[in-house]
Amino acid sequence: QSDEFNWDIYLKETGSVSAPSEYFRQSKIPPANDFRIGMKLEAHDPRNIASVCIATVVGMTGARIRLRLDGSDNRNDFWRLVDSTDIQPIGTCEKGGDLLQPPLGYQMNVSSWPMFLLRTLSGSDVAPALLFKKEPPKPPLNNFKIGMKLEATDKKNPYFICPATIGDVKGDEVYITFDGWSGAFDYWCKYDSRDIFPVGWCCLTGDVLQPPGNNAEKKSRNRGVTRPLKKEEGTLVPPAKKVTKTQSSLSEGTQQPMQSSQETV
Ligand code: MLZ
Repeated sequence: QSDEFNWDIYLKETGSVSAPSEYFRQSKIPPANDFRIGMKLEAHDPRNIASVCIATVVGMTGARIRLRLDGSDNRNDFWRLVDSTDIQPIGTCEKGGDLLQPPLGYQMNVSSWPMFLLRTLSGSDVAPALLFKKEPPKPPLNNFKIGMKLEATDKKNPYFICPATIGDVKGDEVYITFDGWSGAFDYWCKYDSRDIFPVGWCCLTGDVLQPPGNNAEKKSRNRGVTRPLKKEEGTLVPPAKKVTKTQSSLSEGTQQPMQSSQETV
């Protein structure tokens, strides 16, 4: 997996340091992922965070599961760590006196929801409570410094975890910049975001760390030199070989190819 990208070499080449693992809201040893495809659980609807819905595990990658909300389409899959507070065992909602909600984009008439729910749950493979791990505590302070390297979820292609650099720090927020992608995927997030990981995370979980985009090397060699990018340097498409590798790993354990990876180029 890491035959293509090696952090040790990359850190040396770019003369940079990795952000210490204590800076992240992640457990030192990534939690075990014992979920299986087809299991059902309760999840907060990412598009309507206050509502709790039924979700099915449609894939697993490292310490994350790929989820699809029951009654929704297959274009809004999302990934959660097994120690995320966004997911919980079936029955949690009811215990708290709350009702399970139809997801945003529920494809049928809302009046059919109670029956749909009953049918969906009856005889289903319910994820056992012990598969849900406790969320690690929040580090007390934002200690990130500009230039520190890390691994981060690409929010436009959330299957991908990629090499990134802290581009800016403001109060409780950090600016995540993706190496070699000229800013197209960068975002601000809280320092305790569950989408950012210490260097080496993917290696520990078995996730495939995406290599930096093809602007990375040139940028690091010419650090401090400003000149317009040549046409071929400005492209966001990684070398063909890597695309092929990415796509074959994507289709593993998933039910359809990722549309979003094409859309965002
Ligand atoms: N749309 C691109 C994926 C880019 C991923 C970048 N991650 C920081 C492609 O399909 O190649």
